[in-house]
Amino acid sequence: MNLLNSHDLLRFFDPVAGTIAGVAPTQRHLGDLHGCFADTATYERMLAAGNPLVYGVSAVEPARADGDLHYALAFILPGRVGAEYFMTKGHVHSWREAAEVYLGLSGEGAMLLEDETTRESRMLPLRPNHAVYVPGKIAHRTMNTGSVPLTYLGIYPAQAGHDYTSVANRNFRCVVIERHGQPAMVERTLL
Ligand code: M6P
Ligand code: ZN
Repeated sequence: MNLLNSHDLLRFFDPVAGTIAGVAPTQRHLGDLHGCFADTATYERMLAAGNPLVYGVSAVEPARADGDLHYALAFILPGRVGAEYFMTKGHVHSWREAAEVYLGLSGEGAMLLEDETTRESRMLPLRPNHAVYVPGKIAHRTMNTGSVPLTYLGIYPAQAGHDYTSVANRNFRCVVIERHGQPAMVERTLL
């Protein structure tokens, strides 16, 4: 393949919709987020009433050679399960050393970072003009804390991979809830 003729050299994205031309988003509905929300009673009630779309991810992952990068544009719709904002499943990279950069494009959100070993947690804002660096070995999850879709771009090593299982087994220690109209990070067990 002639590298300079690859169609992956240039892509066109919509920063407000959070989609990339020619890439079908992977859609995640509420039913795909089993175990993520601490308020399981409200989760089950909302699920029984319907299975709304929560977020979509358009990934550009053309190759897997050493040194390659992948990127994914995501949108998270506004909404809450009880006090907890709509969020992504969250993952840690299968290749634990892989870091990632998130760029906020539209809307208002937050990222929850958790050290796999110490379980230390941080909540950081994600919105336009904000770049969040996710170091290796750090589980990460994103939530929409606003009233319009949150969109953001994540850029990561091609070898990173997504490990959802260890996050699902252990869960994030904290959740992000709306408290007095503001996002707040609280211990899952205290909700
Ligand atoms: C970002 C990137 C993607 C990721 C997506 C949604 O765009 O980190 O790799 O897939 O967010 O997060 P999750 O995979 O946890 O659902
Ligand atoms: Zn990641």
